[in-house]
Amino acid sequence: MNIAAVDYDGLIPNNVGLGQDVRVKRALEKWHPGYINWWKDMGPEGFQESLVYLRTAVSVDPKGWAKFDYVRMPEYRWGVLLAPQHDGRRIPFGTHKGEDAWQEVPGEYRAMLRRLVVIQGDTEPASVEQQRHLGKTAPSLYDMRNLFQVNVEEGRHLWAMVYLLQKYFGTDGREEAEALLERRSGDPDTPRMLGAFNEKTPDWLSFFMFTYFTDRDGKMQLEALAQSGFDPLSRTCRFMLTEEAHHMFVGETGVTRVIQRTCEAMKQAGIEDPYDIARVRKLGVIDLPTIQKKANLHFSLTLDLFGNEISTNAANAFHAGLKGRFREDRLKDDHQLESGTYPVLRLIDGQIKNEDAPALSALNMRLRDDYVVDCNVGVGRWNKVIADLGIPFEIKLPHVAFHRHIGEFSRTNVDVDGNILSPAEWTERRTAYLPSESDKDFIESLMQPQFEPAKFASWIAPPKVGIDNKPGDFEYVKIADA
Ligand code: BYC
Repeated sequence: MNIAAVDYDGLIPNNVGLGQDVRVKRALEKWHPGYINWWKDMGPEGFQESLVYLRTAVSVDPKGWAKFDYVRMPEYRWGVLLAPQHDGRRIPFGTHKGEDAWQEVPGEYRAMLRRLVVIQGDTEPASVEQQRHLGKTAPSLYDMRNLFQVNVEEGRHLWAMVYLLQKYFGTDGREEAEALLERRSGDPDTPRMLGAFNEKTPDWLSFFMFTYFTDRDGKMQLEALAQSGFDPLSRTCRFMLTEEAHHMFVGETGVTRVIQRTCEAMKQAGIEDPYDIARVRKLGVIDLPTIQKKANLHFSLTLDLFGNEISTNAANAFHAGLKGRFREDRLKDDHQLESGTYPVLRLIDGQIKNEDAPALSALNMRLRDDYVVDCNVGVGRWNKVIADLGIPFEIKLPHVAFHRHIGEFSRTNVDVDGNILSPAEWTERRTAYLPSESDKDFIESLMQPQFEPAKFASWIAPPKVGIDNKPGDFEYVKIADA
């Protein structure tokens, strides 16, 4: 079988030989109608009949894996795609390091592995649910198309995890696959599993921040799972990472374009003080301090997704060879970590201090540290746009202890610089750090749809280049066909 080519003949495009795997094919075909019902109920609201210029994976060859065409979203070909198998691959870390990678689920780790797959799977439909109302207020057809691209690919990532569940986890896997369609983001009775995926994505600035910060957690977690000794999971995540890159591009360039428009409008109006918020807002753009507050919110919510700083779950998953570190294959150590230590930021006697912890227990912390480094790269690019336009302002990531709900700092109040606050101080200053109701109302007031090709809402600059090199007036979504 040529793994790079995708079989498009059946209901479910795939490069895993589904045609010859009758049991799994039937199971997935049975799951399919429930998925389509979920997509129609919980996927993008409206626009389901519109023609959207989407990319679809047609190969897993990194040099040319996607084709672009107009598609109605419910007819998108969601498929099961794994990156090519590496002959002779060995388990790269943990107590089984050096043994042949598993092609079947190792019995002793079945429950742990299933939990990792289910948590990963749960985030994918959750994000689609969070973003389902945004189409109506898209600032351009270009942005609307990017939203829908992200949505259909998150849907595909759900398929990726459901394939693993159906193929490798028998009856339990089938039940988990059903449950993935039953939980709902933000539902008080059946919420999604992780906190940040139950928050609202109420406006487009939130969407860009989410795809910048939260999809980047996706990248880190997928990188860690791509190292897995369970080879089908590794191969699945490797291909998902190819798609994930575009999601973070949408986030990074989205925020860049918002910042650029604000700074350009300020310059044009002769406003030099970025804190002259009322005047800036009158220009129909989002002031930089409010953009900073949104970054504070989404960064801190996303840090919670790394779990507790000290985690036995993380230690067990590494020891077992199931979940590695960020780019484990590029690290130079024994890949077993039985004796090393890692500095963990903790709350000790009312102060935030580093304390060495066993490296195995500190793996969530370490992944989070790698994440913060990765986040800062794009923030640097945002600041360059601001500096180039001559505005005295810098976006800064808040301290990692700020506004936390999981882990070491969840029971204390900390400001963006890492100073501990009393509950009263926190209540008083909260809206200096996080969007207030009036900030939210202002942003909402700007969320007016702009559905004419080549036009953009007042608060966002056009992109530098089109998707698939299309010209500026390209009709990325044909709404009229709805
Ligand atoms: N919310 O030992 P701990 C993405 C629970 S994003 C609620 O520290 P662990 C995407 C935890 O479950 C990437 N509960 O946990 C992005 C545990 O409960 P149990 C998604 C939480 O396992 C954008 C208990 O607290 N993928 O792909 O070390 C759009 C003890 O915690 C939370 C993954 O996350 C929370 N935030 O770390 C679309 C990878 N945090 O079991 C998609 C798979 C912790 O004791 N998941 N808890 O009842 C994992 O690797 C880990 O499970 C976690 C948590 C990193 C999530």
